[in-house]
Amino acid sequence: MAEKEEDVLLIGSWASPFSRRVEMALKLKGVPYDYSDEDYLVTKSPLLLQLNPIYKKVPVFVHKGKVLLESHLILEYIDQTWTRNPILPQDPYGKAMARFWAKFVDEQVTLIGFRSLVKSEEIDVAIKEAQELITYLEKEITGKMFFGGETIGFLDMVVGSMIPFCLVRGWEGMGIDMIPNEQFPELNRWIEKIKEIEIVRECIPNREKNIEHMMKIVGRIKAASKTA
Ligand SMILES: N[C@@H](CCC(=O)N[C@@H](CS)C(=O)NCC(=O)O)C(=O)O
Repeated sequence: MAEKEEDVLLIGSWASPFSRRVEMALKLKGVPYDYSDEDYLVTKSPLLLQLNPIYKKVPVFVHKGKVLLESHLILEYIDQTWTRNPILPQDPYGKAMARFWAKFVDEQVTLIGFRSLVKSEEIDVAIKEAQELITYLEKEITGKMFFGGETIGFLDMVVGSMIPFCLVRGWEGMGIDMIPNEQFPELNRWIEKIKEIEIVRECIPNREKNIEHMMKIVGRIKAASKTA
């Protein structure tokens, strides 16, 4: 249970990269929190619907009665509220670029590399398009230990929760080797590196269960595209 003086509740889902990254930040900062898991593909709790009536999505973060939505904003709030172990760069340019790449991953890579790819009838073309985007991340991580520099930061949490521990599981389920070592050596090195970090390891969903979950999402995207 969270200590009363922190009074933090996270409503998340074991399979959601958006809530996993929030847990990574809370663990890195050593903030105790209560957690409520949503099986959002099946149902949504009255509390989730009450606290996020606009999007009806996880994560929902509640600190001392204040409700925050949207994982990037939640991460920034956590960073500014518990200032130990900073996760965002301190300089304005570094901070802006971390936000830029985080948006790129959550919006572009997810759209082109997953939603469009699942619907595509030309899978090889779709894979190539996704890999073109991932090449930007390969360049970004080259010469750095982590996206955040010497230590894990905001962008590592966003990319880490989304690519290796979410999209890769979906690609695996579809039989696609999207980020082969020969083509993306730096990204693969970084993936191995973050897997060694305890607060990341604690937040990695079970692989088999996650592949199964991602394949349910694949099924939903395909079904929706047929009725569209
Ligand atoms: N932009 C949001 C995305 C959150 C999101 O898409 N959450 C998914 C889980 S991975 C969800 O709750 N989906 C429920 C639904 O779509 O009905 C964030 O960064 O927090």
